[in-house]
Amino acid sequence: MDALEQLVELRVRALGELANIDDVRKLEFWRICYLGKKSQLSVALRSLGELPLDDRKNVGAGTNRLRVELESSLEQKKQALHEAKLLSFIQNDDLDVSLPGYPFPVGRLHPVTQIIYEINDIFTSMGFQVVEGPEVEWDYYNFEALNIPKEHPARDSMATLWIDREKDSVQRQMLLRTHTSPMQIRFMERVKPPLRIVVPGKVYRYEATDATHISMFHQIEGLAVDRGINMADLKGTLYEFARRFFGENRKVRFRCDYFPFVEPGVEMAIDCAVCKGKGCRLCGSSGWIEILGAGMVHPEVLKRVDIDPEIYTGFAFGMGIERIPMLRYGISDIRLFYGSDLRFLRQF
Ligand code: FA5
Repeated sequence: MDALEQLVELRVRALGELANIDDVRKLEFWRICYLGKKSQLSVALRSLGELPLDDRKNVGAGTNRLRVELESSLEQKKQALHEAKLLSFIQNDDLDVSLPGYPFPVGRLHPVTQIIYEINDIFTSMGFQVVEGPEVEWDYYNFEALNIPKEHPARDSMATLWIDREKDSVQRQMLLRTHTSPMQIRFMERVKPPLRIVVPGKVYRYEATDATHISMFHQIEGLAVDRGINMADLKGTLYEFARRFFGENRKVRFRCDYFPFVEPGVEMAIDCAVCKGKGCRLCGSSGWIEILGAGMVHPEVLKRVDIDPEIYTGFAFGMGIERIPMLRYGISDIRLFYGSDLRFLRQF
């Protein structure tokens, strides 16, 4: 039998067997047998080179035609078996096509992430750039470079978790950052003014938890340094943020505050959304909730990163992010954000 006759014989055998197949498992055996790598057809295609030149063209074309025919017959059979199965389901009442489909659960961003994106949008529209920094930080960036040397009382309000306190030099001790302010130093070491950045991220404090305090929370740092920046720029920027985020009618309060890395320093508070300023558990009966600390960048901080405070001035602020949606939506306990209760999270 020459090669062409063998192909004819193979075709009759393959199509004959295919016609009798009635389930998908047998169909897969058939595919391996007639179209798989070790099938007669594949072997024939691979050994075309051994044929005399005259035969090679005819046999090659015939083999390829047969492969295409077998592949398309396989697809038709698959379709036919699928339809037959569906039909039998329907006829036996096993399938009710009028039933609704299974619900497909769709995830969403955590409310804190949504708020971070929204705050970023407001500040980027005012010309700020968004940057991020490390959560495990050197003592130098978290404290020292921000005018908080060892034994400074300001360290007491920021007790943290130390990674390796035993290190000989203070500068080489590592900790979980207590605020996003270290990025002020890191950024100004690399980039000189004019600059405007916001830095969102996680921060950690070793402190007792209550309705407005938690040991892992988020902050967003703001920093603007340029010639002639003054306190009016700071207040204008933060008023504009408050107006756009909370609406025209919410009250904003600035009061003097102390942070070693700014001079002068302020804190900004918003009237409590839960009690509308009357006083409740959330605001500690004061009617106000403090959302950020801010001030004019201290000249010593600028000098430390080789920026001349006689030429440049700047403002900085650090906002607690969780308290922002609490104020906007009247959420009475910060712990709800991290309780993983879907009934709470699905509302956002
Ligand atoms: C700071 O962390 C300063 N780095 C802020 C700053 C930046 C001042 C730049 C000046 C210039 P403070 O410790 O007050 O400051 O924290 C800032 C905000 O974080 C607070 O106003 C509050 O909204 C939030 N916050 C502080 N502690 C907690 C806590 N335990 N849980 C939730 N939010 C907190």
